[in-house]
Amino acid sequence: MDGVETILGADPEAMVSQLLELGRDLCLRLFEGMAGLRAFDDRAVILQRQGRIGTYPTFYGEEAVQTASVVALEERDWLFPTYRQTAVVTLRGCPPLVPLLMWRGHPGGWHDVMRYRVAPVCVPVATNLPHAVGAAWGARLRSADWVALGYAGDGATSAGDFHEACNLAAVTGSPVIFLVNNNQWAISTPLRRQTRVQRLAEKAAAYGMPGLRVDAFDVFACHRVLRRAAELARSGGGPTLVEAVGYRLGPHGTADEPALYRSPAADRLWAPMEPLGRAQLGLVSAGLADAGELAEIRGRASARLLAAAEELERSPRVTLEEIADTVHLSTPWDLSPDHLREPSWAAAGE
Ligand SMILES: Cc1ncc(C[n+]2csc(CCOP(=O)(O)OP(=O)(O)O)c2C)c(N)n1
Ligand SMILES: [Mg+2]
Repeated sequence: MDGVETILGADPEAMVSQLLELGRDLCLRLFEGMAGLRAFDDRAVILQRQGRIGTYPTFYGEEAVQTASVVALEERDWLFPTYRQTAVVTLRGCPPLVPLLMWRGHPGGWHDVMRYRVAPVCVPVATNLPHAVGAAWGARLRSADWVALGYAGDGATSAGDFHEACNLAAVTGSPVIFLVNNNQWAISTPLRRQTRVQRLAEKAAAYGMPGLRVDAFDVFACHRVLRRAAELARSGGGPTLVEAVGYRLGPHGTADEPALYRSPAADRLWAPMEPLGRAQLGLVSAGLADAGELAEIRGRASARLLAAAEELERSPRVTLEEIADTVHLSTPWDLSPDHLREPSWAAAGE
């Protein structure tokens, strides 16, 4: 792909030498992170299908981008997730039960924001980006040594909040990374109907900041590029827009059926780019790991998620009172438990 940084997509000799340069410890850490996220995603989809959690936006295929975003940054750096990165907090040490509870609509699903330095999830598209800039600008004003990273999708780059965030970050020189995961789809809207700029990194020029492109299915390249952006931000160089170029390998979420609006043939073409299999191939070819130990890493991650699912099963069900109490200061009449238990349509005998 044009101008897209890759390690796993390089010729074999270049790939092996670049992986050796990264070293076994870092490579395995990245693989382990991806295994943890994949296990979360697989389990969450099962739980949703069983009716144990509500609607769920799967991130199958996005594990490389998400893992690299955590590993390339320091623990003191702040992350600003959307609905698709609800499990990145587990890579900062939060038990997977917590985001699973969130998807059940349970107040226990609020992770400790200050402890993990992961902001609350923003569902309205692009609204997390001004938050990330505000935090980063604050860091700059206080001469604090941390950077912020805000996640976005290709669709989010059309939202007003995206433009305002990019502009403010650039003019204030804020230490922030805009990580745009270009999976080429915003629910059923393809990239070509989203924008006339097909290389989203080019949008960075309009704000006066660097724009980098990287292979979204290559955890090693993502790590290298994000590390570069973080170093620039930390050393006073201001914001960077990183476009991770990929494809949404799964549906938008558990309530979506992509076959209704996109070609299954295109899906089949992209399927081999699945980032864990690709990383495994690279690591084994470079002699940095053998298939057995990578399978063990994945097995441990699955077992951890199975245990989390069992814990979820034992967790008390959320009550109507808890739902209303944690959203509103005082409960509106139409959310009062009495009203919800005895809806007017039932009383009217409809
Ligand atoms: C302000 C706003 N408008 C509409 C929606 C409904 N919505 C949820 S996800 C989504 C598509 C976002 O696509 P993209 O930014 O490419 O991210 P992706 O879902 O592909 O990760 C839309 C329109 C929303 N959540 N917020
Ligand atoms: Mg998208």
